[in-house]
Amino acid sequence: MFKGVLFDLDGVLTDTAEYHYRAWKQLGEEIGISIDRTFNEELKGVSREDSLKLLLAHGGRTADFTSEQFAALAQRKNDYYVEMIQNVGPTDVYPGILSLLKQLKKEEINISLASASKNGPFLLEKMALMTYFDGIADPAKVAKGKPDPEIFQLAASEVGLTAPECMGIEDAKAGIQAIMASGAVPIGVGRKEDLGKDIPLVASTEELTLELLTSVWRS
Ligand code: B16
Ligand code: MG
Repeated sequence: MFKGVLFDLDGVLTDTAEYHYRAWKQLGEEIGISIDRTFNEELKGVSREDSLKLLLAHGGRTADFTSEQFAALAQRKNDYYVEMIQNVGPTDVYPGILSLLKQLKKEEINISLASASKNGPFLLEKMALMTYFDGIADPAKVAKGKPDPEIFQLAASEVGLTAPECMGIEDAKAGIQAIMASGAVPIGVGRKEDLGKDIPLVASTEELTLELLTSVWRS
């Protein structure tokens, strides 16, 4: 049986993936780069700086900004995002998540956060979920972001486990690749067109029950 579950945050615990998209879209429009939801799939799970690099490359503007301007753009996107998440609260937790966290607690299965977001702890507090988490991987301590496995390995070690002893839950292509590279067992939340058809997927977090996780682990 698995000993831990490593949770992504944006797009798994709540709908903040949408706010990341809107904040990047707003920033993009201000510098003449237009993005759509298809392109946004490439940004999901990817760190703030790496997302900005992808956005600038998408608009053919990589060489147009100094490192100071680059840092200012990343900060501006975060300012938009932070403004958007101020009113996130317990009612914004995705369906099924709270009952899954309660089931895992009851079974004494460790719960750890493997989010690339530096705003993760703030959001866990806002959604009143902090108390369920036994560990949080600090993305600032990770040299390589998703799709590298490091954040999932760190999330496992924060609760005294190795990644192969855990399951990982993700809504992003880069995140699924990271889980698989870590040796944890993945479950994707989303569509096979976005996440691939070779891994167990659920269309909605409502389907994420302890029973489902157990059957995926055993299969
Ligand atoms: P921040 P996750 C990721 O969170 C988001 O999916 C991604 O869009 C974002 O760029 C990244 O966090 C960094 O977030 O700018 O708040 O530090 O999906 O890994 O929970
Ligand atoms: Mg995510």
